[in-house]
Amino acid sequence: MKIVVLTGAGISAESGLGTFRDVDGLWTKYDLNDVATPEGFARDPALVHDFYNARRRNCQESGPNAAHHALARLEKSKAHVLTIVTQNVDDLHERAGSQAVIHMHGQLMRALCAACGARWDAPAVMHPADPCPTCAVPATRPDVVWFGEIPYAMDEISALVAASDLFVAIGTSAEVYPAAGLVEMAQGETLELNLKPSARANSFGARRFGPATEVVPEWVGEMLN
Ligand code: BV8
Repeated sequence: MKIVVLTGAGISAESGLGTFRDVDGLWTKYDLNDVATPEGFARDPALVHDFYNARRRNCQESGPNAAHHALARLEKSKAHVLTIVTQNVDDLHERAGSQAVIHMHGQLMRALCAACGARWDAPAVMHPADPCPTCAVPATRPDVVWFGEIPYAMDEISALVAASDLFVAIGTSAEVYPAAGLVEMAQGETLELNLKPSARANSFGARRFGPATEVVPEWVGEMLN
């Protein structure tokens, strides 16, 4: 089967990376308008770099959990054709061994030059005055998609979801579009694996609730048998 798995912050929660909308989530500590919009970056680039420097450090100090490893196992088994579309900017899927991963909201470990569009591996700590390694203009930013910006690879993602036999959403509140709307494009079966029903739970043919480190390995085990 062709399977597309959409992951959100919930799959990385048990790795110690904050989610956004849970109790003590990131958006309860920071105003997303200050740290996850182009306007916020223009207003106070140092605050935005501090926000992403802290998340980059947290990500480097954490590691993939049983849910990430289960998805890597499913891909490696070649029992099905699996593509992971992730809203997450962490690199935990890759560190678990997954290869077919599309980061629709960019990557914490990548940097982007707002002046010339160059991309490179982000240093651990970024500062507003850092010159772009290509054009030398101090216009460097994390290579992540902020609110009001267009997510990456949407054409490829839409085609993959439309052609999938099974679309699975894991650990996402389905509050952010266009990611939350992908389930509408699925022509095959749909399954939600989450701690609790998401905003789009009723759009899925099946739903299972529990921590990702329990429900994802259980589901992968069924797909491999
Ligand atoms: C777009 C990257 C146009 C950075 C993120 C006004 C102006 C402009 C746009 C808009 C507007 N009004 C609305 C919009 C659209 C906007 C939007 O949806 N806003 C929301 C707030 C209403 N979207 C955009 O702006 C997008 N761009 O629309 O461009 C366009 C689109 C298509 C084509 C052409 C043009 C861009 C959105 C991307 C923003 N960037 N992240 C960063 O990470 O800092 S968003 C960020 O939050 C994540 O990437 C993710 O996508 C999003 C949602 O987070 P989740 O992953 O779902 O996490 P959350 O905390 O919400 O939920 C966690 C879930 O896990 C919960 O359900 C919980 O129960 C569960 N969970 C917790 N623990 C566990 C668990 N599950 C399992 N196990 C556990 N242990």
